[in-house]
Amino acid sequence: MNLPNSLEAQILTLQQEGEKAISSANTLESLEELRINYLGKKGKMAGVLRSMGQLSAEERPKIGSIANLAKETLQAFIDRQRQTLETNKIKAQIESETLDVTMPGIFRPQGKIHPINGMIDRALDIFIGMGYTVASGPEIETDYYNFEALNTPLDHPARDMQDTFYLPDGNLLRTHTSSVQIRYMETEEPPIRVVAPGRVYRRDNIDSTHAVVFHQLELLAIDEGLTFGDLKGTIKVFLQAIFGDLPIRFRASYFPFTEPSAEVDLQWNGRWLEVMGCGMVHPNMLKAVGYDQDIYTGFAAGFGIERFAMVLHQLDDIRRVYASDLRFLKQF
Ligand code: 2U9
Repeated sequence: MNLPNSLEAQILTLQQEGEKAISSANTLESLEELRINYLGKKGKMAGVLRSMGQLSAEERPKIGSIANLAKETLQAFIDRQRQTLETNKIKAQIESETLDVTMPGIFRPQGKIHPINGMIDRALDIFIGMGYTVASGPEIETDYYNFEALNTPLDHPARDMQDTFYLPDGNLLRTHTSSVQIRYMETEEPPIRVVAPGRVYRRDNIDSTHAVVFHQLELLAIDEGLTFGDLKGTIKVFLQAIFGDLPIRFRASYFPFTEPSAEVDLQWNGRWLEVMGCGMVHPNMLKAVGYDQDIYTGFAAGFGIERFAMVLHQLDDIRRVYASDLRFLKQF
């Protein structure tokens, strides 16, 4: 066997095999494995060169330089492949992390205040300006707070007009926010100036002006020496702030919780339009919460938010404000 020749062949074969493997390495980790495998101290090339000890003194430098050339070539292959893989890695990273500032943004439509809430906000602003506090209470009420405490006992005819939804436990969905004022009076002492906006319920036949769920705002003032004149002045200031300086009139009416009671009409486009109810707080109401009727008097008023919104925005059907139709809502 010709040892130098066979050693030279082994070196060249190993070099070719290594070149091929290195060129097809597709990760930096596998490339490093190949380097250790071929050029490491315990690698394939070192293994082949171990038999160089058997060579003659003349042959050794010749095979030595062939081996060095093979190692340098493999190292050059490794360096080039490493460069390629590193460049590819950076390219992929740039591609995945690039922010395209010319791309159209994510469209977030801007919401608006619903016409009902807008109406409530406007009314509250005016009453807060007159020194009133805003109060709220439960929509599920007891018979006591919705009717009894408001001078409307079980056999009272006014119950017919305020039929509502009853729960199995005997509670009901409130028919007005007046129960909020009763609760407020129970915890506060006069002088009282309070407004209660909120959702109320009635058993009603739905049409363009009636809904089974609607919104009300009621106000209540209790103090020493309040008169019907104070009530008229308060309502006039409020209606003028909302509708402008239009004629208003008070028409005698009836509510169980006020005495005397009145409807308030507004002259709107040449026609008298009923817009509110009001009156002096019935003494039974003061009694129900333990206020001294000889010292205190009070006035109260209430109106339907939807009705105000319909008049102001010239709406033809109350159901539009509950329909969530963007074509309608976008107009406000
Ligand atoms: C207490 C004492 C008195 C509240 C009042 C009205 C008149 C009234 C209706 C108008 C149309 C509601 O939306 S509507 O159906 N309201 O006419 N409300 S006086 O009187 C009270 C409330 C609480 C303790």
